[in-house]
Amino acid sequence: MIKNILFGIFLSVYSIGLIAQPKAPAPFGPVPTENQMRWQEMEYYAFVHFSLNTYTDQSWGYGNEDIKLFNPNELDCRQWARICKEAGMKGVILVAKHHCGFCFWPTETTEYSVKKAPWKGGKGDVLREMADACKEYGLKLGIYVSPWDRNSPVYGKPEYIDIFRKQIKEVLSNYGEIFEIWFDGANGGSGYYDGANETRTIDRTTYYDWKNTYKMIRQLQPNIVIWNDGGDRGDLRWVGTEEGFVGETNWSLLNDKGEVPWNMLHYGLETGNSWVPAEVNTSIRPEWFYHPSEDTKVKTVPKLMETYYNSIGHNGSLLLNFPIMPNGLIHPNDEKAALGFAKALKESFAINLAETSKAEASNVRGNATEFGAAMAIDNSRDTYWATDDNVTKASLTIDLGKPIIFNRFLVKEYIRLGQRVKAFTVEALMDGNWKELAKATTIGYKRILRFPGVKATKVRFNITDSKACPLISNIGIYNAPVFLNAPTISRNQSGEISITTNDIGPIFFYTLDGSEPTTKSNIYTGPFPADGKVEVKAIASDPASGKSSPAGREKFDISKKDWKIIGINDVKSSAILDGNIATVWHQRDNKKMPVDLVIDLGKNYNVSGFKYLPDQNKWSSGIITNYQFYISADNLNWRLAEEGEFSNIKNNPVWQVRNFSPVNARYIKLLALKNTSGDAVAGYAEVDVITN
Ligand code: FUL
Repeated sequence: MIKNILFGIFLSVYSIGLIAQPKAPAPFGPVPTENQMRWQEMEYYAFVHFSLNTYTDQSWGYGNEDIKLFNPNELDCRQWARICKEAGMKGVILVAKHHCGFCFWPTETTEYSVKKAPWKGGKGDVLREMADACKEYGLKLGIYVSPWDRNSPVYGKPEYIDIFRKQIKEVLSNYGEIFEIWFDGANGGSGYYDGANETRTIDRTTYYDWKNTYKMIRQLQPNIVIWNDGGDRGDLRWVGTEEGFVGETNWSLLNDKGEVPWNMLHYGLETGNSWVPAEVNTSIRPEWFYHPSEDTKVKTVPKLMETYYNSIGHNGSLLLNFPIMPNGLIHPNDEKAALGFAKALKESFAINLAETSKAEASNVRGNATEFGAAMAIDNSRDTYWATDDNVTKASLTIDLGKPIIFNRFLVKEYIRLGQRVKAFTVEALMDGNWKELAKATTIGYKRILRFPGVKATKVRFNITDSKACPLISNIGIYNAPVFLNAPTISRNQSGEISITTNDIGPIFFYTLDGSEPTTKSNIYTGPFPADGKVEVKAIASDPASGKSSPAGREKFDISKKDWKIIGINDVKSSAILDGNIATVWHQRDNKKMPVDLVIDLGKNYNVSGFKYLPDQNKWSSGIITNYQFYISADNLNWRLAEEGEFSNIKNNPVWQVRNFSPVNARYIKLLALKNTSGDAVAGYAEVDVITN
């Protein structure tokens, strides 16, 4: 009898145990495909921009560049691959065809390719060499094929779609596995078009018939992800800027149909019905293609670290571009920056303080070990801490065992089952009191928070809002070294130099003679006069650690003291000459283009070029895309010195620099012929000249 009772108790405990066995959480909302997962885990990979316009110092080729220009004497894809590998990247996306239409592989679709170039006697194939180098260095290969083709005679007509598709087919059939294909959004516009020299407009939503192209792509490369800015929804999305950051709130979701305005590109769409994660594309220099004038403008290690936190640290991937020099190599400055960045990353995330600690959670799904707090600090991407289904607010406390200094908090969701967390905070236990260190919104695949270093014994991660029970795959706590940013140097119209930074607390040292600044150089105590041609170099130095930033540098041309804007009565127009890139002035009264801006330089100079900086808010109107630049000795007789387009100025609103043969002149006129918004507004953050 007793035996039977005991057996009965055993049975019921056993079956309760069975019932209580927690079920794994169900997916919530859209989830990534295997291809998107594989891509997301790559995190960091390279872009390579190289084409005929590398030889003409342009951002976009017009389509009429001479094929004979392509004869790089040192082209070495193995150098590119080695640098990418040493930089910690997982793949390379090669621009196989840019907007000029020149193909880097011996395509059957056009004569405008390496087949007709002097390089390797027309037997060369850059894409093949890149594919081989990627294989050798264990990197994945991606391909950029521009939909817009400024060389093709049939661009804009239905026949072009067959050609374009054939090109895609060639590159996806003959070069092994391709992890990503990239279709840029720049579409239609002016071009050579085999001598037509005209503007061709297309409807980007229908012209390319993406549906059928996608079908073909997926048949040819089942493991690929498609990036497409415009047209049908791809697997990945642009983030609305080429400056290297995505929103702090970043949902990996969009709707599968409909327009995607800037805020959706940048922040994703919380209620989106499709998984479309963010790829942050940016160049290691201001521009995508190589320009010798940018050799000193390569992003510094602190700037690249900033980019890392604002891309990968914001639930995005990072696609970092190397422009290739005319000789076919990556410039040593770019290599140095990329490897320095890799080293800084390694140092920053060398020791995960959470891994050796203990974790406890306010709620654990069915109290089961397999969903316990420990799963969030086990460094495995396959396990996660989960709460019960109805719990959307929960905390996880990490006990560091003793007071430890840290300044970074990293957290990852188990996104295979959807992105869930909407808000969270991080607190630290210091001297017996909890103090909030940071407050944030979404997490996604990876989120990294930065805060000033603190010494604490415990860290508490509070999920304060979540769409469904949160699933936290990993947490990391780090003490990253501080990397000071190169200071910003500016000069106002009266010739006063200011040196500034976003970092807190450093002091500045500077030189005016072109030499590299050290902590023994002039100390900066406030704005100082340095008018006329001068090169200012400055470092920021942290007195506590003794560490210094890379040098910031700025070359200033002639004095602007006596410059006058002619024929404009608005005092606010002084923003054009004030040396402050954040202030802008717009001419709005004109009914139609062209719109001119005339400046009196005060006396005669040998003018050999000009510089234009557009409004840094690229969504405002008045960003000039097509221009003529005139010079005059008397403000009556004008001579055209230069004309052309500011290619890609909307996506990448950097200084536009144009050089020409020197002319003696006192007056300059920048004539705006067209802008990005198709109206008659002309906007200027800064205008400057280059003199001999
Ligand atoms: C842009 C293009 O127009 C640029 O030239 C560059 O290729 C960049 C990656 O995408 O929008």
